[in-house]
Amino acid sequence: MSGLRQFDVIVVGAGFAGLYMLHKLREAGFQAHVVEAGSGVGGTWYWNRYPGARCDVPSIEYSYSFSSELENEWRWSERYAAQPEILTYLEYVADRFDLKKDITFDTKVTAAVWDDAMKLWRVDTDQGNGYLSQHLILATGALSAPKTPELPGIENFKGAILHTAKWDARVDIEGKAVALFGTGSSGIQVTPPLAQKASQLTVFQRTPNFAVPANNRPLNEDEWRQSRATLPARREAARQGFLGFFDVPRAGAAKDDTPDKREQRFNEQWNAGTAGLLLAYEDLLVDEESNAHAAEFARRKIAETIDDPDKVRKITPQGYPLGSRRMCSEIGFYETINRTNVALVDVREEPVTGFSAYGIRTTDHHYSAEVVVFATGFDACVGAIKAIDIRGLEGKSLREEWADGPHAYLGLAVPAFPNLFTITGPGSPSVLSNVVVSIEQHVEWIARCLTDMRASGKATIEATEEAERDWMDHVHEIAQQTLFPRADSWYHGRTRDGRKVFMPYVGGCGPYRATCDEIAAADYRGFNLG
Ligand code: NA7
Repeated sequence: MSGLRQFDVIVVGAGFAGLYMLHKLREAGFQAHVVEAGSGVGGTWYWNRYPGARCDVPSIEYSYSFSSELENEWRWSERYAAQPEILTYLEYVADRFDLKKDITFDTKVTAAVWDDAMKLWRVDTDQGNGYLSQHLILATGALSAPKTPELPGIENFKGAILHTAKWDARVDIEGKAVALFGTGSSGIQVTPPLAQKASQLTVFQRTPNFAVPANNRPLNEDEWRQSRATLPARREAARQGFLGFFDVPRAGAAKDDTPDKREQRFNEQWNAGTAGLLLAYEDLLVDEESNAHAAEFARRKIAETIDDPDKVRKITPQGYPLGSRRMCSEIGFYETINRTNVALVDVREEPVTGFSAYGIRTTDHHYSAEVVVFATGFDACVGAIKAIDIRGLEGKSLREEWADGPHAYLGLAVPAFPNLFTITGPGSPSVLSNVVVSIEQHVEWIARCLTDMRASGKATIEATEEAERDWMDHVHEIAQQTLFPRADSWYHGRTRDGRKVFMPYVGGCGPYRATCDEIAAADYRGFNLG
């Protein structure tokens, strides 16, 4: 195996997770190296450069907490930073901690094979260079493998095709007829800037989502100073809280409040941003009746912004509980849908039947389009991991292992795949939380684990099947106690025969953290160390 560079740890991905993992491992004295497909750091924030892209958790919360020096040096300009500012922040972090010298860019990891004789991972890349390493950490992101639907006759289309997650800013939209597919978080963010430039925008919607006003604004000095003063306590509250946010749900049941009080409470929370409405009462994600009150409130708010009754009918979410699909954050989305140069097509009512050279045919109409934009999301939670051909003990394939839905002990490790860790993997709070909080927790847990292993002279760690089974049973059981299973959403994976498998852990960030810490303290219960 000459020619392969050898490290203690290879980390895949240089986004929020990979950067902090590298920093933490170096601090602990490990020889670590990061392999990144992009030409720069940033992960999701490197690739998702579509106009309107910004975080939907307030920036003060959606940022690292591990270094108070970093916190003091960085000043966010807006409540919800836009993609360029977040990317600049991650660039700053990479430079400040001198991380780039240990990152190989423009290189995609294609395969990783566990060599059980050598107790090492062999990692292959699309550039022909490979690595040997004792540990392999996948910091590949839960929303990083873009999906494009297979639409009939798309090969006939002669215009430009874009995906929000692989944006090409060279494509000129000014004055063009644009078609947008998808109304998830990305579609909702990209709609207003597209409509401002395009002569005509046609939005092809499959499932309407609940979107709440971001209420974005510049962060003024007072607000900034105030937030700094309370930062350490609020950071701690986020770590111990349910969703990893500074704010926590209000105690009590929505259904038990009087209609007036409920209306007042919903109104207060409506303006608080993405998760705000969900935090109005603590039972909204578990009680159908309480949830129905919140959903009805949100539907009324949506209807207030749009004049055309047909658009209101199409865009109003029905048939699933509020919050059981990812809540979206909007800045002028509904107002934009209201514009006369914006058409809304419900592809369930009016399916796409084909493409012409410059247009899209549905069962009812032909819509002109010179540019098609796909905001059609990601192979969530597992896509980027399954894109790598990962082979564990006895050549077991992780892709095959996960063909009936992903499983992992604590969302961190999979039996038969020794010394492999997934940051914010399936079975951890990941996409149901402020992901930066979840990333920091996983990174710190993994760093502690490798440090403990080194101290006790252990070379390998592998999750046991029993521990993984018990954990996944718990993940699924607790999800059943909520309203999440009532919706079709990307929170679910699918088995080969089409059954839904809920992927994230809904038990809350704080309890999850306590469980992980307790397992580590109990000599890594549920893991075999060798
Ligand atoms: P999402 O939330 O997965 O949204 C993808 C959207 O694309 C969603 O509305 C889909 O409808 C829609 N879609 C998919 N295929 C089609 C077709 N064939 N026709 C019309 N519409 C289609 O991805 P996003 O990028 O918006 O957001 C993902 C996360 O990234 C988000 O939470 C942020 O945190 C960042 P569906 O709902 O499947 O019916």
